Amino acid sequence: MTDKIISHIQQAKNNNQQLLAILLDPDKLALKDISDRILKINTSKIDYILVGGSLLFTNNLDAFILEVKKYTTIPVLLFPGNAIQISDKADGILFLSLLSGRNPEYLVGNHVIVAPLLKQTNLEIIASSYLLIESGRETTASYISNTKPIPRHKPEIAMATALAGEMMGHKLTYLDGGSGAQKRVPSELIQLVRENIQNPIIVGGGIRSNEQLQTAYKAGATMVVIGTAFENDSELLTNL
Ligand code: 1GP
Repeated sequence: MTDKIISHIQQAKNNNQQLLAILLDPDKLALKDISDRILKINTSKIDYILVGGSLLFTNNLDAFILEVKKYTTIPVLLFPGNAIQISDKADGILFLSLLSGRNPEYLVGNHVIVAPLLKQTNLEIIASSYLLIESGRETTASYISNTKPIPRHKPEIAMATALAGEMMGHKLTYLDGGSGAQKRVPSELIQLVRENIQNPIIVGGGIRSNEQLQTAYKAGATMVVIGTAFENDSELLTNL
């Protein structure tokens, strides 16, 4: 297993570089439309392509990733909502522990199920803390995982949780409002986490404009993830 991806993200953090990732949800993007989307991604600032979702209705992960890879060399990272969202066609996997919740299946249960399968792949496995932050209304991620997000007005809880994840050996910290979040992760919360951990921070959920993107970077995100806004407007990336 290489550590190419995590080294690149850590280096970006150390050099105050900002990374941008796009989240592609196989339920929302048909195989036939992938080439068109990827052409837009290739001419933009995208550094990583994340693939996954809290709940997938389409069982075509391998085919989806192979189709993506036909048109781009941008690394593809699995962003799995559960243990069945595994594919050896990707470059790496965010091996997420849902630390904001108290559901053992999302803290370690799914990981045990999938670990022997992951060992048989060449995927770069990136241990990551995943913190859902309350974002206005209940998200699919929160409902499906049967967990409560961290209250958005309690940055100190997010900070303590992120710190615990780093102490457990996680290499990345993902602060997520959830897909289509009404309210984005608050800047004060990102800032407090940034001041207290060394890990690169990923921020996502509800980011729709360049201004919002810059706000997340300014608060301390090394990588920002955009999903829904690009699903709704394929021209979005030309304005970022
Ligand atoms: C969701 O952070 C990602 O897990 C992206 O969120 O779809 O709201 O951009 P959006």
